[in-house]
Amino acid sequence: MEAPAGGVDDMTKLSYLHEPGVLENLKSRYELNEIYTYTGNILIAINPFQRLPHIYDGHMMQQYKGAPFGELSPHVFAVADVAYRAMVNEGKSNSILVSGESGAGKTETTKMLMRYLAYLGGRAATEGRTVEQQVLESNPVLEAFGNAKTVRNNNSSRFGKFVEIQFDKHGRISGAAIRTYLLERSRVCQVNDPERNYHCFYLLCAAPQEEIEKYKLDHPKTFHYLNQSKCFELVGVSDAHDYLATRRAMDIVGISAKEQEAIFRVVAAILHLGNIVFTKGKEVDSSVPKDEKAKFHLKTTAELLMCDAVALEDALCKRVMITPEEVIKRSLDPQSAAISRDGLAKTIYSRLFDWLVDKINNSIGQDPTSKCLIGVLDIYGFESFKTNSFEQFCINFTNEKLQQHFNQHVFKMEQEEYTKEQINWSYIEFVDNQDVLDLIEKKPGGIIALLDEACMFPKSTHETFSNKLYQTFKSHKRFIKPKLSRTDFTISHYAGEVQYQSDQFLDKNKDYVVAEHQELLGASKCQFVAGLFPPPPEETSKSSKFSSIGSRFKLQLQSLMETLNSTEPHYIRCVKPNNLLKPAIFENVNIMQQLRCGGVLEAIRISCAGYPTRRAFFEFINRFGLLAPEALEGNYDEKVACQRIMEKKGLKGFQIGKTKVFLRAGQMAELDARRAEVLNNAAKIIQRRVLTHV
Ligand code: AOV
Ligand code: MG
Repeated sequence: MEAPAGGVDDMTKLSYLHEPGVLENLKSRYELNEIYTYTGNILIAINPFQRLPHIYDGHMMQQYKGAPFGELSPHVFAVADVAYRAMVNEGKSNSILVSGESGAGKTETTKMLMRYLAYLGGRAATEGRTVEQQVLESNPVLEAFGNAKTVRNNNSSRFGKFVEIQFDKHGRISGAAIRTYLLERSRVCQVNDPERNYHCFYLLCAAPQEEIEKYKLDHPKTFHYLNQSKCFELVGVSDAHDYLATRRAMDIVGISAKEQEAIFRVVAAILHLGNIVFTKGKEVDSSVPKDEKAKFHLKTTAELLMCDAVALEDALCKRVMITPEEVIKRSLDPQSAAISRDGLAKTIYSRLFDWLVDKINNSIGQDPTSKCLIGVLDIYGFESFKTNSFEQFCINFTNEKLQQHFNQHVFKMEQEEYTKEQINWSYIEFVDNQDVLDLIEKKPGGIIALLDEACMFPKSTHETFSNKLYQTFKSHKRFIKPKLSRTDFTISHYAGEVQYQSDQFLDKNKDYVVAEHQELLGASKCQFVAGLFPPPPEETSKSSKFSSIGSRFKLQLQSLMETLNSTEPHYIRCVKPNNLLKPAIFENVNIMQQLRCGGVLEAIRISCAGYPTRRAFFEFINRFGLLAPEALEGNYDEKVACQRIMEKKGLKGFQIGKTKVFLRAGQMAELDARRAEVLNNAAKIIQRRVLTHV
């Protein structure tokens, strides 16, 4: 049998459940611009790569508000609506997890979810800025500073984000908290062609003339941090327009004009900093700014950061060595000075980004009395480039974690529940990725632990680190030593193999700020800049623990998982239909691979074979007892009563467990409809009686 023309809106309705059938269904829907399809409770979203008319407008939001799930066409709004109703009715926190590879549409989907939640939980237009407006406008601000063009996505998120929207007891938005995860720092000073640096740099270069003059800016091609790639402009994007839009969004989230001036002054300073080129100085192994141009940029950087120019030069070109006898200043050679400069740029930028997140959180405000929240997770998607470094390692680690959460929820928990309730059930196999997670994060002995170890030994190099990995994971199923390399390593991720280059792993894992840089900017005459460099906490003797980016990130992820585990999750799986980022191209093999990796096919199988709704006996009887009052006469047995209610209504295929009734897909809706009928008739009878009395 053929699937109906135009496809079915829920894959669990497909008559034949095999890969070609699933793919064909998605394809015929995509051709009609039906980008959303359900798989039971999971929403699959295929990136349209074009603005589809009306699908996110106010009228649409109105329609989805309160509509029973599954009644209207599949949509992100429907998922948000379910989460919101569940939160309001059951007083339980919910979360919506959006996943998919880079460019699949996670960030766009997240923004639609947030818009819809703001619509549901917003107040009638009041004076001034509302919490929900601030929540929405935090997006363009964070995107300007945390997104960039990559080869996979013109607006790729280079940080992870978990937005917790808090609601009061009336279901109105009362606060929000934004948590961010590991911004890609290396991009600030190293950009591969044809990618771009963070958007904010280009926005600022397209600012009104007055600002260009004030910050002594020029075309992006004149700045080393931007001209390593030949891509300066994005098709369909006006940096000048986006600059003004970002400033307006900053107004709304509560960043003052003075703060905005300081923020962009710092952004400009980073551009000038990157242009300070060094050459050999008079002494051996020393360095000085190369020429008049370099001196100009040094002077400008110092002016913009409001610090002393000589001190800046010293902080870049010299290191203080403290020996038991004396304190000496050692010079750095030009190459080391350039590394020092780039380190400073990365530190300033990441502190600036953290400042923005803190500021937004403070200005939106938290509601300490809120008991329910809806969390929306938008993390960087799985990445595999030609060269993959520590950043890709962390990004893909995150995706493994999320994949496991999905597996656990959809498969493990489901099946454990069936086993616990002792209902007949044949176990469905799924690909467990616990072994990849062990490889990465196991303590002791995982890759992160070995990396930390390597970072603590002064003599380690990336060669010794790689060798240690090769020895330790010689026979690990998920670890491969590539034949043609002596320092690369490959991990067999749930979404495919990725070959990592280990050469910068040690450096990128070390979490420290050069003391000279700290001192220089902590003393800035600009309060804002000095505020980015608060004095470091006093080292508590020698016991102070070594801190690494990898370990810290691992802890952050752990805490995220704990938060997620305390919520009722909803999943949206974004799919990227082609690598050309163009509309109307549906690449079968590519899409199949994403569905396979994401566990979508198993999820379809489990939903079809399984029992998506379940109710404790007493709950079930409370709700549906009126469908078979005779079953509840006298001293009845709950289990038998449930069975009789179901049988009376002619329902088949359900199961009665030890404490719960397990319903097949659609049966709950059927029962609800019958119940509504009964209630309706009863109401009519009462009405008639009332009328005859009059
Ligand atoms: P991502 O968040 O999943 O990638 P985005 O949400 O940034 O991907 O989507 C990439 C691009 O696809 C967007 O810039 C839009 O041009 C387009 N797009 C996505 N969803 C839609 C939609 N519903 N309607 C119209 N266009 C859409 V990454 O952040 O790289 O993993 O780290
Ligand atoms: Mg994104």
